[in-house]
Amino acid sequence: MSKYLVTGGAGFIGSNLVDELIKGDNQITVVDDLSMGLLSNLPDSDKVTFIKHDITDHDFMSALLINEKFDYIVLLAAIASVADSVDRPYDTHEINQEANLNIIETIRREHLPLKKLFFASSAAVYGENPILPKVETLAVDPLTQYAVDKYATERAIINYSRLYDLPFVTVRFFNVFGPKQNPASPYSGVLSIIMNALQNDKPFTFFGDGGQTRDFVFVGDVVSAIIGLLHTPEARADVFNIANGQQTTLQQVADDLQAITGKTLNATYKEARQGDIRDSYANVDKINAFGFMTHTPLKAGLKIYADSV
Ligand code: UD2
Repeated sequence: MSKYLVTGGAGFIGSNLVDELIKGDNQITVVDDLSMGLLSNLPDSDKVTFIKHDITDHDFMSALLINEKFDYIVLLAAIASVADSVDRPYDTHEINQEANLNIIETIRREHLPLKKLFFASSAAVYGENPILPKVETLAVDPLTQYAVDKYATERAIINYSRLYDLPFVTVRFFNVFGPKQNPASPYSGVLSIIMNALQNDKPFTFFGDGGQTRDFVFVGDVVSAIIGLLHTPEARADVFNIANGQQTTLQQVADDLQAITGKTLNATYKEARQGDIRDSYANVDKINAFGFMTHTPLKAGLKIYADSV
C-alpha cells in the first residue's frame, strides 16, 4: 500500500488524479480549502481522507507530513489563475510559493522518507518569449506574480533535489481541460466557461480577438504524466512541459465545441486581459521520451468533456 498526499485534491486536476489513484492499492489524503475545488469532485471511497485546510498553515502542514510519512506528495493547491493573481499578489505569493517552500523544507529538515514529490508549475513562466514552441531550455519571462511564484517554487524544487539529493520533480502545465473543471469561477479555464455558456445559453466574452493561441491538454493525459513521473525514479531534479504539443486558437476551439454540442455561442469581444499571453504551445519531446504520457487528440478530448457535463 502506498500513501499519497494531494494538495488541491478536490480541484479539477487533483480530483481527476484521485479518481485514478483509488484504482490501485493506495491511501490518499487530500488537503484542500475548497476555494476552487468541490467536495463533490471527490469519489466516495474509504481510500480517500479529506481534510479541509489551508496549505498556508505551516504548522499544520508540517505536522501532517511528520505524522503521516507519505510515500508520494503531489502539490496542486494554488491560486490557479493568472488574472486572479494580478488582483491578489500577496495571497498568490503565500499560497503558490511560501506554502510549498514550507513543505519541502519540512521534508529536508525532518529527513522524511519519500519516494517522490511532484510540483505543478506553469507555462506562464515562459511569458512573452516569442520563440515557439516553448521548450524547457528557453529563457523564462514571468510576467505576473503568478508566474514569478510558480517559477520560484519550480527552482526551489530543482535546487532542493540537487542540493539535498531529494526525489523532487516539477512540470509546466499548459491549458488543461476536461471533466470536473469548475465553470462557476470567472478564473476557471476558458473551455469550461465556453462549455457552460453553450449549455446554459449564456453570453461568452472573448478577451481579445479570439486569435490568441494555447496548447489545450486533456486532463486524463495530465494524470498519466503525473503518475508516470511519480513512478519513474530517474525523473528528478528536472522540469517537464505537460501539454499536447499543438497550437490552437481560442476561436478554433470555440468552433469545435459548437460543432460537438450542436449549439451556437452567443459571443462578444472585449479588450485582452491584463497579463494575458498572446501565443503559447509546447515542445513535449522531453516528457514523451519516457513513453508514459498519453496524448488524446484535441477533438476526442473535447468530445469526452462535452459528454461529461
Ligand atoms: C492558463 C492557466 C494558468 C497558467 C497559464 C499559463 C487556467 C485556468 N489557467 O492561463 O494557470 O498556467 O495558462 O500560460 O488553465 N478567455 C476569454 N474569455 C473568458 C476566459 C478566458 O477570452 O471568459 C481567454 C483568456 O483571456 C486567455 C485564454 O482565454 O487568452 C485562456 O484563458 P484561461 O484563463 O483559460 O487560461 P490562461 O492561458 O490565461
